[in-house]
Amino acid sequence: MEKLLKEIEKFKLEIAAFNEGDAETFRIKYLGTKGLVKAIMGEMKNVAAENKKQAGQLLNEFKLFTEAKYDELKSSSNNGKKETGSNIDLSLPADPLPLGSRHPISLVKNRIISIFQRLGFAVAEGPEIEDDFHNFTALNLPENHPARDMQDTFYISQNPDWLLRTHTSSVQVREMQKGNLPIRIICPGRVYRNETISARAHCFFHQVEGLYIAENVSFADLKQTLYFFVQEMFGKDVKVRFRPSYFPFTEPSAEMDISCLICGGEGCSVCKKTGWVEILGCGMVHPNVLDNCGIDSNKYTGFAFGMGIERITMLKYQIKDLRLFSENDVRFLKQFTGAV
Ligand code: 2U9
Repeated sequence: MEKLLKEIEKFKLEIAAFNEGDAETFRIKYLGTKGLVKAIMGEMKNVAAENKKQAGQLLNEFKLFTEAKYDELKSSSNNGKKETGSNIDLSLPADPLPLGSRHPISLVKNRIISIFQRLGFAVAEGPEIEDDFHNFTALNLPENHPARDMQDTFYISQNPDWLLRTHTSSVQVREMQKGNLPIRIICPGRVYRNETISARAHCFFHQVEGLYIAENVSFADLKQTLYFFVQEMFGKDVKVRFRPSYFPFTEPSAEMDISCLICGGEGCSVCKKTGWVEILGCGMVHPNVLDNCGIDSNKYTGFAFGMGIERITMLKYQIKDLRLFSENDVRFLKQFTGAV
């Protein structure tokens, strides 16, 4: 009887501390047909007759103790069939999802936007499908004007008046028509031209155009605004120059060059040995454009500018082929991680 008592105490401790496996392992070891509880029950035959009653109670209690431990293991490890909750540990950190990166055109676009926002320019957007008036006529390109040939246009077959905008100037026209002056906006967006795709041309690309209309806006304001932009975008050491040019919507018109970022002005293949690279076109808004959009050209003046984002991006990152921007090759795209 004494031996039995000792053994039961020892096994109770062992069972309470059980951590060698799941509930099933426990069941086989202690409660199975060849398990410990059965074996110890067999000891009954060695107990003296006068102790049998007490030993029976002891063994029964031991059996209940072991079964309780089994139930506990079953519910905590969910081995039991009646448990329906899952095994998932919700406190574990999640597997990291592979993250993409911003497209270089978006990075450069956002950088351009933030530079002009610091000068008080607001962002304006408009439709990519435009009508002839907003894309051409309002911008001083009346029907049959030869300047319309400068831009090969995609027309919408259902309606000859509809087209894919060839520049974001149509957005500026819409803002001018609203008549809330002064206007100080930049218009980023995708534009379309019927060009044969090559390393230097594509049938769509992205622009940022700017427009500032108020009383007494001068060409000096235009120059200083664009000079600030270049310094912020390309650094303080970059030189700029303006060359006279022609656009139907601006008069006078100019193109702006910056000193070559690759050779610093010495002359290389990027600047075609000139030391300068063109980055944008600009000018004073043509009085006809103001009038076409319902703004009094005797009272107000304004400047406008336009640049291709692809062109700026190619210069900034020394990208030689425009097609890389639209092929979505991750080997190209994953190289552009942080901000510009
Ligand atoms: C309004 C009036 C005038 C926007 C301007 C340019 C000059 C220009 C080109 C740069 C490269 C287009 O992307 S590009 O091919 N743009 O040279 N754009 S002035 O003039 C405007 C715009 C809107 C109402």
